[in-house]
Amino acid sequence: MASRFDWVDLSSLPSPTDLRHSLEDLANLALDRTLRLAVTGLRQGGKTVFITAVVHHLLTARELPFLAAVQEGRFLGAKLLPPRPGDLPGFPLAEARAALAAPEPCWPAPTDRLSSLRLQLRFTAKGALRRRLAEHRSLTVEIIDYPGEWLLDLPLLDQSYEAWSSATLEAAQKPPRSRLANEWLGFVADLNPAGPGRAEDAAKAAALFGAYLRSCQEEEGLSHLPPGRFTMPGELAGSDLLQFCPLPPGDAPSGSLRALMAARYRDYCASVVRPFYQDHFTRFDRQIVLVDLLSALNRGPACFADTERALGTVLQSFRFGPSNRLLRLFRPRIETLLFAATKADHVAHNQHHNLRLLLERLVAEAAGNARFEGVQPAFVALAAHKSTDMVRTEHQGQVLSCVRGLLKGENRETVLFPGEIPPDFPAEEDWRDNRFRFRDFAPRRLVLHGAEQPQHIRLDQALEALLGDRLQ
Ligand SMILES: Nc1nc2c(ncn2[C@@H]2O[C@H](COP(=O)(O)OP(=O)(O)OP(=O)(O)O)[C@@H](O)[C@H]2O)c(=O)[nH]1
Ligand SMILES: [Mg+2]
Repeated sequence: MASRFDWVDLSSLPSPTDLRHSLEDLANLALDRTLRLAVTGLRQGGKTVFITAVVHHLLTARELPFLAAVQEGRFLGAKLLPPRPGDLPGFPLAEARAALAAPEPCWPAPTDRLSSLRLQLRFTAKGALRRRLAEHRSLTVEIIDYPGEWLLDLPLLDQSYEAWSSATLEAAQKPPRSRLANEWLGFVADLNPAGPGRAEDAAKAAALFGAYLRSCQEEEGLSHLPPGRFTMPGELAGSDLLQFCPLPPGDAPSGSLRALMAARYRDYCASVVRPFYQDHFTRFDRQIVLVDLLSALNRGPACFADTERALGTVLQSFRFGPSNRLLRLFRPRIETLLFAATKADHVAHNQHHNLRLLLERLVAEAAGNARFEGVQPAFVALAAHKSTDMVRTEHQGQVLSCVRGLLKGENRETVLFPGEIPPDFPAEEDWRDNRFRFRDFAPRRLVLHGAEQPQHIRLDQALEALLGDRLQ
């Protein structure tokens, strides 16, 4: 990891404007006025909804009773800062918020590009109210949003073409992937990898490989499907950079198909993955990892194991450790880590404890690595945008904790007993009995001002864990 370390290299800055911004950034970091928050999660894990809800509630300063600065009356407000020249495009907050607040609300579409936002928070220093001082301070929180698929690319930077090929081919030969890999593997088996590298063979093999990855995602719900641009190409749709696929190990004489594929893989890593990683993933101070455990449980043991593996691999790309002002400037590390089980509103409150315990089990290795580096991770079950209520019903003399909401795709309010979450990895009979059938809900309409009911679950507790100490 050390080789990827990103020193602040002023000499490489291209323009005076960029230089001025970088110096401003450095000054803000040195004065502890900026915090870079990593919102990490696999595809459909809840990143965009989380960012939208966080920004909405901070902008309105409502429904955040567990954020100490709010509770103590020290939170003055928040403001979105405009993007500066050279910044990523702005996070589509207005669209996401309008979609949730519409008469027929809908969830945001899957993210297909990078975006960023800067939110400035104003607060009174702790103790200043007592001392009758108007000591106002500010903290700028920086967040980026991106397609979850692209996260799976980060580990490729440490993998050779040969290692990636072997791992990908091995996985493709086992269930549940094998039934989807036949056409691609059949085409590759008829090629001679040591023979001449013809562009049309590479293009056909890459297209079949891409179709295989997409069907693993759509039909099996798998996540560990690098390279991420094959399933979510963004601006690279149709690009030559995506014309490669894994091949079995063997000789790679110059000009051969194997040499061509290996060169294209290296090109992809160098010109797509490395800039994505270095420009956006090396400078975080704090991190929230959002995990959709319920979908993973729904999809069965292979998908559950795939989620565990995907998260474990991805989290190896982040650097953890206690930080201070100087380190933050020159050697940024994640000093606060929060794991969150998302969409907790899909189950009744009495299941949240188990949801949190299961999350702890799923990410045990990554959490252990962070502890080893001196960072104590925290765990929470949350819903960034609560779309159900809890109701109790009686069934055959038993009181059941149920949820009530509008099922996704079915335009009717339903009360259902969502079932129970195991506190540990499900036993074999749990999978056999098909016990997990958590349903997705359509969003409740976001009330922009003065909601009668809380519109999230523990979003404020998550914010307190991530930012609380910097709002003192
Ligand atoms: N009930 C409920 N559903 C949620 C919540 N957050 C997210 N979801 C569901 O999860 C889906 C994905 O959420 P997103 O925030 O778009 O996920 P993402 O991580 O940004 O996904 P990508 O952009 O594909 O990487 C949404 O369309 C909702 O169906 C929540 O707080 N409550
Ligand atoms: Mg998204």
